[in-house]
Amino acid sequence: MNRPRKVTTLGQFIIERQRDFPFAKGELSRLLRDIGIAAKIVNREVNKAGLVDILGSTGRENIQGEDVKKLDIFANEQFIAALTSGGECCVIASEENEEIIPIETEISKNAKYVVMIDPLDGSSNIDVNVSIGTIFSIYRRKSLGGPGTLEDCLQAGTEQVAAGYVVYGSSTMLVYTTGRGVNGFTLDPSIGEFCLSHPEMRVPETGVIYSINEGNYIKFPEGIKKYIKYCQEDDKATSRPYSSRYIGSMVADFHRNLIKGGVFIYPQTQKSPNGKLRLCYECNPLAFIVEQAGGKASHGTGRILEITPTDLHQRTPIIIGSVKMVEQVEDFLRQYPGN
Ligand code: AHM
Ligand code: MG
Repeated sequence: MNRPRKVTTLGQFIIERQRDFPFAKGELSRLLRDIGIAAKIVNREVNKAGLVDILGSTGRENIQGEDVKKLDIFANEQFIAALTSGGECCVIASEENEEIIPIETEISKNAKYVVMIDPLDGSSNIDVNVSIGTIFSIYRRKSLGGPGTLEDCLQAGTEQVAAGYVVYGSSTMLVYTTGRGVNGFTLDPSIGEFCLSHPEMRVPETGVIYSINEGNYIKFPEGIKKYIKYCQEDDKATSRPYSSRYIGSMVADFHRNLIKGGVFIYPQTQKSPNGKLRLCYECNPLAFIVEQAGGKASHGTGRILEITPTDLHQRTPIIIGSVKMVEQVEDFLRQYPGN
């Protein structure tokens, strides 16, 4: 008789990993668990999104007489509620909120952690049933007690203690790191648990996928234009032409490239000299993950993780994925420096 395979849930895995840190008191574990629970609630709503047209669209009442919230607002509220009531987080910064959200509750006044989050990334895909994601980053606080401060949030990516993302795709996955490798969990809807499905994830050194919004081609820096042309050339030895794959949800594009190998690029353009994507809650968490998986994340001339943020919502150009491909893009930028 075949023995049933042992399933490791996210909750079990977090507790097992806590033993690697002998002085850990379990706060980070609880924080990660809270994020996992909020992600399941968001997943449930994302799965129902197509029904919104039947139940009543945003801004109107549904048949139960409740207001139907836009999914990104719903996700933001869920994560904020989970982090506020969990008691481990002293301040939250979210893409959806202009200012930081200091947590003023009694249970949080000695909380150690800071969470930066993009609750639902891929806004253009939310209403059209295409993969979207949540991205988060966790830091240790700098301030001493009480609600957290802006300074707690403006730390370089190298200071992250954990980071992760959830991709709401053909199945839902949560991938995270605490600086000791990267592990991926797939949500099994029949038991309502994230189960370890991708242990010790490693990004291939190189790949044959490039992901960039080529519609912006004429506005790209010279080095990026030249790199795109390089990707399209015919060359058997390097398996070119490469495949172009661009979903328009960074998490989904990143996740595919993490598994298959590839490079994702969102460069500066003439219109957006700092690129589009946000450093603190989009680029830094994915940069931490990719490095932990053996890949690389660059802003063109240096490491994403070494940028010191001065603004909560600041943007950065990003080149992220397989180490050899990222380095090659950097070479092109050096070789063709024009804007
Ligand atoms: P958002 O935070 O409004 O969702 O924007 C971020 C998204 C990323 O997920 C994606 O990579 C990028 O914007 C796509 O932008 P574009 O449509 O300019 O290619
Ligand atoms: Mg976003």
